[in-house]
Amino acid sequence: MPSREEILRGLYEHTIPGHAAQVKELTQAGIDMGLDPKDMLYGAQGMGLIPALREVGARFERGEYFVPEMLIAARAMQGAMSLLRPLLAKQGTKPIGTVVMLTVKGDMHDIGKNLCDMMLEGAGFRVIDLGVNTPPEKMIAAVQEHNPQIVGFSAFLTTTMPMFKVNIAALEKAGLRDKVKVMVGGAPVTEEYARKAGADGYAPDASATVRKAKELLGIRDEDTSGNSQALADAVAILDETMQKIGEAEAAVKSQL
Ligand code: B12
Repeated sequence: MPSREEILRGLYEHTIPGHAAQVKELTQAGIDMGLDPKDMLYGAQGMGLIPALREVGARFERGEYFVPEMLIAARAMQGAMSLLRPLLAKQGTKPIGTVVMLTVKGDMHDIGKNLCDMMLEGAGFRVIDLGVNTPPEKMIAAVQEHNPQIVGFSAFLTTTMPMFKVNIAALEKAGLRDKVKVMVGGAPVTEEYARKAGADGYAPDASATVRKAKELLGIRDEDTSGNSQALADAVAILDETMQKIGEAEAAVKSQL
């Protein structure tokens, strides 16, 4: 069994080159030996998941890392987050609301949605995630089963954005439109498009998603300390990394 220090150092050293399997194994070993999930995230003496992803970001800025390396490292961290997230959320307070999240039918992109999930959970929401390529019927069944206050639709393709309207129409047809607030988002989505599609709210990123969700439900910004803060920080850094990837890709495309 590795020591606490070995686990934290291992998380740092394996996240930087994106060794997803080792990062997940070490995270599980840390959980099994009772390490505080927050320590694995924040680390100590500069070791751990967040310090590793910061180092990856720094290498990218110095021109030592490129998009693929950054993406691989972010994926390794996401694997660790999938194990830590439930533990961090469980230690939090009772849910301030329920959100059903999904990527619309025809669309397989979920990185942005997953970041929103994590951030919402970190802020105290219960999140029911229906995954990608979700047909409206599945969304309706989930709304009937879980009674969420908010339903969030994510789309990353211009061709799947019209599914927002289709889902909203399905809610209307099922007599559920007045029972939920609809939020939409995804890289190509704009505030104006969201309004035209009939949504109640739009957010350009995960932090704004939490602010908008609270605003829609009339929840005042409460203290986000402890685990919520740890999750928020982890999500913010993943978010930042993914945005750098997007910008780098756009820059490459514009030179072609
Ligand atoms: C990763 C990626 C993929 C991965 C997806 C992996 C996954 N599990 O998600 C894979 C390889 C599978 C993929 C496939 C395809 N992709 Co793709 N993909 C991307 C890429 C590089 C990054 C997207 C991403 O994850 N960004 C990171 C996140 C963090 O983005 P973000 O916008 O900042 O997310 C925030 C907000 O959008 C918001 N948000 C997100 N969802 C929600 C929901 C709600 C309710 C709210 C409030 C907010 C919110 O919060 C997020 C977190 O802060 C983009 C390029 C780019 N630069 O965007 C192309 C891109 C989106 N893909 C594109 C295309 C064309 C495709 C394919 C059709 C390619 C092909 N020919 O096969 C397929 C489509 C498959 C399908 N049916 O969906 C195009 C879309 C073009 C268009 N105008 O429609 C893009 C823009 C690339 C390009 N420049 O051409 N893709």
